[in-house]
Amino acid sequence: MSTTKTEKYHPLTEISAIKLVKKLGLFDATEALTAREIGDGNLNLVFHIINDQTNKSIIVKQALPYAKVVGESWPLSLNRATIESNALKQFGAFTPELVPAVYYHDETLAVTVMEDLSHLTISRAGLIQGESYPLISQHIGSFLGHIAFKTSDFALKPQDKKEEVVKYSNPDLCNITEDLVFTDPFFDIDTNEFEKALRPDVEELWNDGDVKLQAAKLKYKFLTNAQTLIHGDLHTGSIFASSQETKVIDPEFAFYGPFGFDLGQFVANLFLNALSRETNREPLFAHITNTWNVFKDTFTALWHAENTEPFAKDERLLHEILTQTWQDAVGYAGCEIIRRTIGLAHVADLDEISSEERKINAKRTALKIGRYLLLHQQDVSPNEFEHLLR
Ligand code: SR1
Ligand code: MG
Repeated sequence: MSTTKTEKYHPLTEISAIKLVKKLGLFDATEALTAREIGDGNLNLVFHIINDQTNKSIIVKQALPYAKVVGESWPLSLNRATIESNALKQFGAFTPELVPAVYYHDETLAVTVMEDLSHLTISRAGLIQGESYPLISQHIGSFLGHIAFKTSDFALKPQDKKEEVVKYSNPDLCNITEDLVFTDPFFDIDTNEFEKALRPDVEELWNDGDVKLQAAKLKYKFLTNAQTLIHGDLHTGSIFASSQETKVIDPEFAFYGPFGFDLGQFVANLFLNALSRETNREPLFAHITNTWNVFKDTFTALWHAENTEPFAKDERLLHEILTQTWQDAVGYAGCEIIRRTIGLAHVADLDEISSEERKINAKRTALKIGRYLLLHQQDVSPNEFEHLLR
């Protein structure tokens, strides 16, 4: 992959995106290409470029200098594109089969050119259609176990790890999470969005000092616990899947944070999908348990094979780290479930439930369970998620 700096930032158009991929030699100058802007996320432009004759295709992703979901009044650093491209490369070094290949990055244009994964489906969309992706938890557990161990102080020299912490310093995007995940949903703040019928439930949450204390403690860990390189936004919309493949995309929120954060977000989004279903919930609960089991086994195997920390010979250290990681993940799952129900960026799993009554009931249950998870981080084992819905 090559990285360059061009003259000046400007948003690409479908025409200039085609010019760029030709200039990079990714397509011949004479090829007839079609480009379509397909970005449906909250922050970026995404161009799908294809030669309809050969079917060869590519993705050009460009960060905008503001949050697309809100508009130019919410400026955002373009450096997130470089963080995303570096994180994809880093993840690709450990689990190449689980991320898209990156072909090119331009820091000034905030552009990354990468593998087109459109033969796969965004897993949130597939799960909403009733898919269950039999390998997704095996793959995500392995992805998270590898990244967590290999970018931590247990694998890197402390000096090298500190350089990585600086490289992945991502204040603007972390601030979005600090506000939208940990703070705003717990206070009466304008960015929150919820149905009128939920107001009594939401006010009960806002008045619950014990729940708010747990959210505050988890936020503080997120702010201060630089344990490992995390994806930072690992919901099911950041994962492409099929029955055989899984690919993690969009790590623009990546930074050095707590071991349990990505796990908690992934588990929460599986749970929200289960909550939205009337039948066939079992595969989602099995995925929650399996994600943790695969994470734990992967992390443990790497701990025994590659640990550079002399104290690591004491198995109790490993046990404590794993226990704390799961408990934090339960708390982070609680925050994620609450923010996706009443905060700024909702999930289609709940919002698209067609019956109004069922939607409100599901959201009410989400709030109740989110609060329960925050208050019982020490008591909820992976296979207990299933029982929370009974
Ligand atoms: C303003 S960005 C809102 C949300 O979209 C992203 O995917 C993150 O989840 C963020 O919290
Ligand atoms: Mg995203």
